[in-house]
Amino acid sequence: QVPSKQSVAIVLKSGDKVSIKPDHPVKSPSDLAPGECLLKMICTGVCHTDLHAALGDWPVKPMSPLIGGHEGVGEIVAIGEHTNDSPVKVGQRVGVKWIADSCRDCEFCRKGLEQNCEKVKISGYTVDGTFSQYLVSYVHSVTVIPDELESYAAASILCAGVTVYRALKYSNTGAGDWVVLPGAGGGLGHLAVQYAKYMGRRVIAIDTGDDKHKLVKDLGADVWLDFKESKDIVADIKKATGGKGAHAAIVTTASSSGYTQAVDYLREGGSLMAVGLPGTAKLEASIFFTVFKSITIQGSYVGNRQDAVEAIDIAASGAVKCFYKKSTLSNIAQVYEDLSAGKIAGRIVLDVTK
Ligand code: 8ID
Ligand code: ZN
Repeated sequence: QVPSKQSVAIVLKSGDKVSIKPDHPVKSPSDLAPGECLLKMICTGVCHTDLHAALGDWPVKPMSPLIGGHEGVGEIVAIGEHTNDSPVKVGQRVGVKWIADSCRDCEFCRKGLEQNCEKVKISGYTVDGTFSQYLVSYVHSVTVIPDELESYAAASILCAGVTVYRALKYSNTGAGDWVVLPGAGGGLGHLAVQYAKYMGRRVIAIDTGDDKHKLVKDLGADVWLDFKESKDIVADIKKATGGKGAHAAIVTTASSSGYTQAVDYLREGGSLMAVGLPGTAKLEASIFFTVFKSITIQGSYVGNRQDAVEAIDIAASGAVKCFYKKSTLSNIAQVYEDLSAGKIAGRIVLDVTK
């Protein structure tokens, strides 16, 4: 019952417009290697990373042609012959994340840094991604989606959710601490607001426009700052935090402007968690005050399998909800345009069957 052809969204070479290819081959179940599984995809979120990949604007280049997408949900329809110890079975609903597969045996995997695996496979970057109707994935790396969590609500937890959940987890903050979220109205940011509130943090959300303002306030942000209207972000944050500054900043802007001044508005001992990924910008911070204020600057890159399970469990409990609008795979070019223009509050999740 697995067809031989499928529709995929493809970028033929970096910078080209994304287009739909209706006759892309589907790997036959009998050709699956041990450890591989074939998923019939249901839906996929669109992350700003997919736009970076389509444009090829990062120093590490994606495959070409490129089938992007890395936060999708599908049903397992086949598992490669001679697969040993599969933790999943045919018929289960699972999620595909940025880390499509890791070796689980190299130094970095052993340290829990599967993201940095020496043999890492990256969805929609070095292997085909979720902008497809059938996808080869890996039994040891897919994330099981609990029954309570519907597929559209789960999709963006697999990248946006996992990423901000892990960044918060390692931000060295506690309950009641102030966390600043530049990019709070975007895909990652609006989930960061919710994970932060769930963890008992107080949130200063920074973004722009009425839609994003309303969204983050509805999600529980304590303070809103519009970066296009504020005359002095540092002063505004100091004021909101009793003069002392924030305990952490989790920067999820796709442009470097969201990083500016973070060291200035953090209090002593604070953490700057770098998450947003402009391709070429340098991080500008005062060396003197980074030292003098005992500031930690830390890169935070998606998450490992355990982070994914934790982030999904919290979403399944109902504590964190992706705010998404539905669209279709065939509409993906428009979604990229809107993402690029900063028009999307929350996420767009695509029905891959249309
Ligand atoms: O593992 C990682 N570190 C990881 C994982 C997933 C995504 C990193 N990312 C990266 C993406 O590649 C992208 O560079 O995080 C960035 C944000 O991804 P996203 O949340 O999917 O993008 P979005 O929905 O467009 O949200 C970005 C928000 O930033 C706001 C925009 O208005 C938008 O709402 N923003 C910008 I651009 N400049 C800002 C500023 N100076 C700003 N908000 C506050 N201050
Ligand atoms: Zn992503």
